Amino acid sequence: AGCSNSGDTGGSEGETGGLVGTGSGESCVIESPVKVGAALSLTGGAGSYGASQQEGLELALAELNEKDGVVYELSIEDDASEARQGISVMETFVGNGTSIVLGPTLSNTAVAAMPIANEGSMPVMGISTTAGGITDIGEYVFRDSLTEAQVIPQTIDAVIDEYDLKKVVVMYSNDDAFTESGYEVMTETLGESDVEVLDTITFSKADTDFRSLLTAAKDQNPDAIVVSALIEAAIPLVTQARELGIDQPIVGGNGFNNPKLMADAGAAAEGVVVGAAWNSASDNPENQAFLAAYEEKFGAQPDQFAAQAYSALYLIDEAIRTDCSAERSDLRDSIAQLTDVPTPLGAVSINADRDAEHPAVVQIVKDGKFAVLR
Ligand code: 1QQ
Repeated sequence: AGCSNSGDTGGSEGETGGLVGTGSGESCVIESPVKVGAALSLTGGAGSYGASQQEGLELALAELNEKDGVVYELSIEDDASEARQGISVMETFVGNGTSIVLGPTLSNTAVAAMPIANEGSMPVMGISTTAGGITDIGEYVFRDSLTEAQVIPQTIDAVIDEYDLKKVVVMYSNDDAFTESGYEVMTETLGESDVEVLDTITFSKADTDFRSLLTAAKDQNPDAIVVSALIEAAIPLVTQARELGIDQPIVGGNGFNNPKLMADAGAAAEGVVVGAAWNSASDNPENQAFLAAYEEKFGAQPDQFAAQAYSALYLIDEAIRTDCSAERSDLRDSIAQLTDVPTPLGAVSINADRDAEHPAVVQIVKDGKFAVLR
């Protein structure tokens, strides 16, 4: 598609709703406001992730609307951490001319709701979904969140090196798309590294009392406990592990990338190792600007989920300006070609699977904060 309202480049305003503009890049001008939707878990078990995502989006929105040529209208809807609500939110966005939707927050909701977007030929971009297979849903499905498969192997390799890991116990909730996917990557990586899995212990994402499971884990005398869990389970699990005298490293997946872990588990969180898609300490200029602007606007430090949300809106702006079109199929094509876009996450590219490529980092909780382990 082209960058003009006339001729063969995308049709008249009537056909495009004014979403095909003129010019390109910084000089792109699109007449109509561009509707961006977000399906976020603002309530329910994943509400703490959604709160960060909302702030990241609001900051990016304010900054991008300062630029000339394209005006964004952001509509954030609560998916309530539930698949059914996610489907309903997605149906609304497909029906109301939204150019692209960010979210849903959880992979478990995304696998149910993203097919609605794909069937409606509306681009959708995961900003925190890390389960395998999400972008296989179809051509309109993207994400800027690294997958468990992109982050866990180097995390486990780092722990093997740092702690001379020989044998572990694996624990995971077996009723969630993300925690199950993370578990698969964890066991695969441990197997490839010849680390013995002494025991695999399952639980439900709604569980809060892990004492008997942790006692069983402790009895195996592991060198570490490797956990795939969402934050609501991770907090009591880590807290109770330390209460029971488990001093070994606890290694978590993306669900642990949440400052609520340190806020609620306190000293018990010290030494927890987590693979992450964002290095808060990165000195790249986009990250430094993001940290300062976030602190200024919210009086707090951002987390990975805020950084991924913020970056997603910048990726979308870059894609829209490439072809100067926010028309759904044009935007889909432009996102598919994004390469080395500078963001707080580093230089982000979208690969042939419509997943994101950018650096990952291994973190350890130290003095109540995530610090870089490697
Ligand atoms: C997923 C996740 C969660 C931890 C996101 C908030 O990674 O559901 O895919």
